[in-house]
Amino acid sequence: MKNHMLDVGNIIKDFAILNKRINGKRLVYLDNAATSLTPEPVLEAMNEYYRSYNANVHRSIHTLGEKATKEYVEAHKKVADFINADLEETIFTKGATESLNALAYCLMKDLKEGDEVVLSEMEHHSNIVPWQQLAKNKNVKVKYICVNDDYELDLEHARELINKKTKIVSVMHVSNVLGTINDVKEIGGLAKNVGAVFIVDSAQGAPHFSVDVKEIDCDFLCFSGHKMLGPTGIGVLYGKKKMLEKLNPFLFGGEMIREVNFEESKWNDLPWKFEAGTPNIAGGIGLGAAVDYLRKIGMERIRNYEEHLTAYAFKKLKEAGVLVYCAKDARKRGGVMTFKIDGMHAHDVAALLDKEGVAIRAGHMCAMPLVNKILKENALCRASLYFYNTTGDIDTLIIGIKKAKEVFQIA
Ligand code: C6P
Repeated sequence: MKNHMLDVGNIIKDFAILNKRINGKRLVYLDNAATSLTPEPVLEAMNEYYRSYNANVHRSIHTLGEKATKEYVEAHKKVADFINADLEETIFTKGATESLNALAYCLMKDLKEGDEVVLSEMEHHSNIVPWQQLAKNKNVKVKYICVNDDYELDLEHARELINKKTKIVSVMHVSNVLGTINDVKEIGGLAKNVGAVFIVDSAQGAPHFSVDVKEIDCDFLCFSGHKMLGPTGIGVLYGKKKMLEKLNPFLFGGEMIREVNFEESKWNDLPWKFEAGTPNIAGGIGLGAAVDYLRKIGMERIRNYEEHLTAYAFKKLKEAGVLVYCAKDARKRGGVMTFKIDGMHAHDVAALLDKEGVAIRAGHMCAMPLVNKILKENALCRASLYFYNTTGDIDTLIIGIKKAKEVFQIA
């Protein structure tokens, strides 16, 4: 029997925002795939930086500068450890979007006409648009692994698509629409067989379960701090050391250099070679504190609890007659429930739920090709969970859905 018990009653006390009343109702925050809430220890770590040791990093030879540098480097170590990487392999960026753009930009020079990049039909715009730009620049083809009828990636199709022409394979770990947890190891194996670079967008994975880059054996992995209790404007680009050593930086300026003269420059050691300019110091320290918070609870316990909560949510949504787009196999599902209510626009559902204090997302979820072309919908509703949600939150969601249906006189 899995231990899915978390002391959520106590955890909730760390999230002051959950005491807020929205339209006179208790806030039920079910928009965690968009961004997670931020607990007090993370806020405190960032405040502490500004209050007690506000200084630039890697340059100032004074007490505050040394303390700031120590904490900023320590944050990198915590994040590296969190994904079983080394410090040298862990670059801080603005977020998953910047990490993926940086990769498309840096890898572009190695591609030539006729090469192929393989993505999947369920990708977020952040893992489509940068590759489309690269394709235009280099006359390269972008191909997409199909989503099958079970809302999973069609691995047979992946086997057909990934061939000697494939130079890059970039897929999401967990779908932000379908909640499907993809078999990235399997897809990575296909990429490796043909010598292609393998990239994982773990924006919806790393916050929710233990991610081990060595186990996945990916070349690069990207995620955002703000979806895992950290602040906005900070994220991660992991790269295997041997890959990062080969790559040219994507930003040039202070801190990423070892030596500059009027003719040319030499790059700094990893990971600083990829962190030009004054970084988001407070954000990095906040992300380190977020990792501490998650590890204190334990990623396995978080996953077990979310699995239990997701199963409860699916049962309740089904009982309420709500159509959910999700992987058929419950073990392959993260805590993302994208649904539609026939006869109601998704924006109306979200607005009526907001009146009940329930925050969900409605629209195309930044995955227009999937939502419009594959699911053939203009807009959908999405409730997404994190470990501070409860079965009570799901019950409130269901009551809200029933009330919304009454407003629109839907049986
Ligand atoms: N998805 C959602 O509501 P940024 O914006 O850089 O932090 O993350 C981009 C991103 C990349 N990949 C996946 C799988 C994502 O889900 C996201 C962000 C949010 O679904 C905001 S659009």
